[in-house]
Amino acid sequence: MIIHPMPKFKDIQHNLKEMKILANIMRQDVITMLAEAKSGHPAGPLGMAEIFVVLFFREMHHDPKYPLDPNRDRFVLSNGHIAPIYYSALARSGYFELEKLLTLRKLGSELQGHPSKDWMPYIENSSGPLGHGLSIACGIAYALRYDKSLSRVYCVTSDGEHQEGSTWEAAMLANKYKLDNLVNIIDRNYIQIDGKTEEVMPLEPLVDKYKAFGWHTISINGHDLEQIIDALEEARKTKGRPTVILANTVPGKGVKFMEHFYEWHGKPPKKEEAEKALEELSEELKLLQKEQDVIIP
Ligand SMILES: Cc1ncc(C[n+]2csc(CCOP(=O)(O)OP(=O)(O)O)c2C)c(N)n1
Repeated sequence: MIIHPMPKFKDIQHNLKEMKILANIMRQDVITMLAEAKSGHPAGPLGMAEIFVVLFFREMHHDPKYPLDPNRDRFVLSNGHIAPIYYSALARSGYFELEKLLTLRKLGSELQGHPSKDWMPYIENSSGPLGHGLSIACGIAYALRYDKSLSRVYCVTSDGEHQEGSTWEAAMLANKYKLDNLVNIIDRNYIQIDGKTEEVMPLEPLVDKYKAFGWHTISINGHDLEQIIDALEEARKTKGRPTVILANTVPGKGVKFMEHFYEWHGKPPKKEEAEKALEELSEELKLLQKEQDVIIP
């Protein structure tokens, strides 16, 4: 299987059509990586493509040539099993060569099944055990503020992690210290490993819970690039409290036979399934390439 070369984008930071094209290509990366690895999680990564595009190609200040720049924004992935979309965003931003994506989950590969700082010293945290990321992000945000840094902290969490008390302890602390340099983006896809969240352990009303914890709350369609961009801007302008962006996403987005099925939480596509998924995404890519450019400020 092959990885798409990186298209020569004119100005991806401001061009919605280019962002959509990249989200599609990153979805194709996810399928290809999992099919090669014969293991891994498709649903979460496919659902988060647009959010990773906006974070890594528009919102966050980061430089793969100087990954530990003290002035960088910090990205904390809490739900480490969505690593494939993270690795795709890192590779396509220039942190490592695209070919390396094909080594996901292979013995000795930097691209472990879940992100590991031992293998990738330039990422902020290791993850895999769920429910830790928001606490780590709070600690980083607190320290940055102590240092009078202007850097911001972007934490991605899953809805399943909100069934863990540790996530709520962090939410409480972020409010106490008024961590307005912190934004928590929740992948609200309503599924987890063995069922629908509302059947396994109901989370609703999730937004009201965050409101009660003192956070500024924003709900969006997590596939609408303009809504993602606007929400992140609103978070930047919010002072005196942390912001949570509840991103409603479709698990498995872009591959019809995976969409909304929790069974695709952690099951890789077989060869024929991967071919079918890539065919569907390639068709979408052709249509996207015909779309007009939409330039935003
Ligand atoms: C502390 C901990 N408990 C259990 C697991 C096993 N596990 C891995 S993913 C997962 C489901 C979590 O739900 P969510 O993150 O919402 O899944 P997704 O939306 O990506 O399908 C579980 C229970 C884990 N990684 N860490």
